[in-house]
Amino acid sequence: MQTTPKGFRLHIGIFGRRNVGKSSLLNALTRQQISIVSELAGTTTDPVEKPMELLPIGPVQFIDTAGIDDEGALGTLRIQKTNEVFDRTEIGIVVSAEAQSGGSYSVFEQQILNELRKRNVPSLFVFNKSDLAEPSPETMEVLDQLSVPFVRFEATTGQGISELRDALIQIVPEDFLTPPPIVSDLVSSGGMIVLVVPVDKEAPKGRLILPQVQTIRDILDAHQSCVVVQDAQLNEVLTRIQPPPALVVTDSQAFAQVAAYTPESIMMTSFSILFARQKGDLPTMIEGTQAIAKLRPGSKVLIAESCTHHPIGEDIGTVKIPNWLQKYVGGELAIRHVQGHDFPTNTLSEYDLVIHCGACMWNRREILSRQMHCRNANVPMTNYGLAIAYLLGIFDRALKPFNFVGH
Ligand SMILES: Nc1nc2c(ncn2[C@@H]2O[C@H](COP(=O)(O)OP(=O)(O)O)[C@@H](O)[C@H]2O)c(=O)[nH]1
Ligand SMILES: [Mg+2]
Repeated sequence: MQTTPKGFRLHIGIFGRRNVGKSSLLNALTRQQISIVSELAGTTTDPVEKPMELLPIGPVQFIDTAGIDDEGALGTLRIQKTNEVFDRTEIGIVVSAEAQSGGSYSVFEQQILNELRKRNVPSLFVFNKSDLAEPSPETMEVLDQLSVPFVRFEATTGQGISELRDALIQIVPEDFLTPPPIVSDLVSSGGMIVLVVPVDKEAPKGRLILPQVQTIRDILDAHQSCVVVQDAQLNEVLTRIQPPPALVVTDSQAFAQVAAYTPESIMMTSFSILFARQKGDLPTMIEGTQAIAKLRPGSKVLIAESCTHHPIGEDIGTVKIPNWLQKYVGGELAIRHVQGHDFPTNTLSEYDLVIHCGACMWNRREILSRQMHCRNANVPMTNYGLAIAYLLGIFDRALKPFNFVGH
């Protein structure tokens, strides 16, 4: 985490008047005492920077600032420092409190929002100290007019933290959510990749599916090379390629055979796991996968598929994964399937596990949001490829290309 260069971190500035709870909010988000909190106004002087991994957004850099309403000669210097922070802020959190003298929306909040808007920086307004006073309807109306989202929060107890994180994800700039390469960063330059693409009943007539095409394109963009084979040809191809390929990527359907054919010295994973990283937060999904071990007969599992295709034959989501799962737990599970944008956000807590498809047709924000909803509901979420690898006993091996140890 600490190795992520600062420039790649999303810079989140925390602004507001003195004593509204900016430092308390940072401490609540990081669950650490990063910034000194006190009832004395003006405790935070220089901006305090804190790098962290804010799941599921990824590496961020929080910047806690001194109050924008500071006074005196030193105060003026502190305000100057705070103003510089606007220039490196990519998301602005405006902390305010209704209980503050002058209410939640003064000339200072107005000024902060202005600075952020001038720079096209998305902002989130936090009504902190919501234990002391409710947000005023007037401020909410102003924020609505400015299209600035807001949340209630209680920094001292952390009450409202999921809503706060959720609101942050919603305003993360699109370009920050740009995913890593699909596969090309996993092998060193010159390394060859073998792609295993079974052509079965489910394969569309006369073409490859999008994740396969995107993977090939990613390899070409990186000036690497690949060989595309069906599972039946893998063995023969592996004996012919010298030096051996760096990585084998397979469709999850053929995971077991491919794992058996591919020597341990060659890394192996699946398209679906590549897309777990591409479309969402892989570490959280890896953690979610471990919940399979806790399933018992009767446990409730939600299987969510982005595409609304008609299942054909031995469909992966409706037939194969349920079968593998039930075999693994040794009994019937209560499995529900949903498709498309139909996701039971409000009843997620009923489930013991959510298994999502690779979501190759969706943008990253939507999967990150679903991960967020699951996290809020305290439900583990994994994806097809990770679940299959786990159920087939090849989880650690399939994650090795990403430098993760499974458990
Ligand atoms: N009641 C209540 N007090 C809070 C809350 N958040 C912060 N405080 C208190 O407000 C004071 C100022 O907090 P601090 O984080 O230092 O504010 P900053 O100056 O904006 O960084 C401290 O005494 C905190 O304990 C909250 O949600 N509720
Ligand atoms: Mg402070």
